[in-house]
Amino acid sequence: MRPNNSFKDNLEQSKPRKHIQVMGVINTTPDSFSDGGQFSAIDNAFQHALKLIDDGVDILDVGGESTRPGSVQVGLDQELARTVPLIKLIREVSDVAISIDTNKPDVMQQAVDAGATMINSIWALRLESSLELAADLDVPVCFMHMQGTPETMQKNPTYDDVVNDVLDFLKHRIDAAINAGIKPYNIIVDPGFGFGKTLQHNLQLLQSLAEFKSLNVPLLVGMSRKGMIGTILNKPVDQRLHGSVSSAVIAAMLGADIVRVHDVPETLDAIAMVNALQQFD
Ligand code: PT1
Repeated sequence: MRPNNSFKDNLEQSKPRKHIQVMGVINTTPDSFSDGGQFSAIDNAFQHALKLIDDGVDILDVGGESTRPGSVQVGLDQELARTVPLIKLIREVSDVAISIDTNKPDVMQQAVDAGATMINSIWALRLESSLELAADLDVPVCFMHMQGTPETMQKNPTYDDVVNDVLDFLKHRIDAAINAGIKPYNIIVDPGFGFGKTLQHNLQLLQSLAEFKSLNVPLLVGMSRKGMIGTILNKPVDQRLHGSVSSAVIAAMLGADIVRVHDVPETLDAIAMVNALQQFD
């Protein structure tokens, strides 16, 4: 018997619509479940990646250095060891888009050589020579706003006007990117929720998210499990699922093109609702 696919058929017949992408975070840092060794950390990360691919994730974000508030930087060798073999393993089994979350040009280069298809830079490629390298690698790059460094950024963040200041910063980075030869269609921007921002700053940015569409490049937003959600809900990081999914939906409704999340199947369902709604644009 022919399965009743009428809802699916209706969707497939409708005009092409914007598809908001879900980027799933792959943690590569050894955690309490592994024995602390590099091999088991990579294996855990690989199993997690396979699960997210099966869930239908659009992009995997692989990073070898924590950028949470208070975190310190790791060395080049360690960052390479945590990311490059993992990207190779994923690329052997899947053509999923892979983003490399790094600040280091050597990691960008080796990650792209291993099969990464995008660079995610919380430093907006401000490190020496990384703009030129990214132009050379010719892959999409996300330029994120951050005030300060991950180690100290939450000490006393201050702005004249957070929305204008972040917009201005991103405009300047777009100009610098184009001057360095990065193709306009390879540029993505991100206001950087939680990176040198108080709860009030984060909420002002979220309220004004639609203004970032004036930059005319895709917009990436990451609020998943962050302190801003914890403060609003007064809940620890393992109880922020609903706050995180809600935040992703709010961002998508306000114009985000990519949402960076931990809870992939839940967010895919939520974003599918937004995608369906936008066919009536
Ligand atoms: C992000 C992001 C990222 N966030 C992009 N890359 C992290 N493009 C790592 C907290 O307040 O938003 N965009 N890469 C994770 N960083 C944080 C920052 C994690 C703040 C937690 C907090 O809790």
